[in-house]
Amino acid sequence: MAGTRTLTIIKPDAFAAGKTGKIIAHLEGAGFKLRAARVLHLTQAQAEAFYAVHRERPFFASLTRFMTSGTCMPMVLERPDAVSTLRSVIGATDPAEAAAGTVRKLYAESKERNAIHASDSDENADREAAFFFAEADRI
Ligand code: FUP
Repeated sequence: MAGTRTLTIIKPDAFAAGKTGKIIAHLEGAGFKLRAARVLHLTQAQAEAFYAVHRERPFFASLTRFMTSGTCMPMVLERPDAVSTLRSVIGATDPAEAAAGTVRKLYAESKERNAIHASDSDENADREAAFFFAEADRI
């Protein structure tokens, strides 16, 4: 059965633009409950560790520079079928390709400055939640 938790990050572009409240309201409107949240500024080492899977990709340096450029907000979200539901709620990586009404279509600036992250599997949701939150904050 698909899991009930996923990890999201409101990225520095959306946080700096004051879109945090609107995005959280959008996620709650899609049935997600907030289970954990932090407000933080990633270090270069943290951003590189979080996106380690993309280390060999041409956009890695630019992506980690962007993710360390300002405050972001990781959150653990809960609802049935959390991972696939959140992926459809946020939309395609590139807002130009994202469906109408998705978070990225509404709030993202570009494929890189795309407002929000969402885990892409239950395994990665567990790993990414553990990256930002202590076990006691995830239960
Ligand atoms: P997504 O799962 O939609 O967040 O997208 P990916 O895991 O493929 O990529 C992770 C992040 O890398 C994206 F959110 C934005 C960035 N990225 C780029 O900047 N350029 C690309 O061509 C692809 C991804």
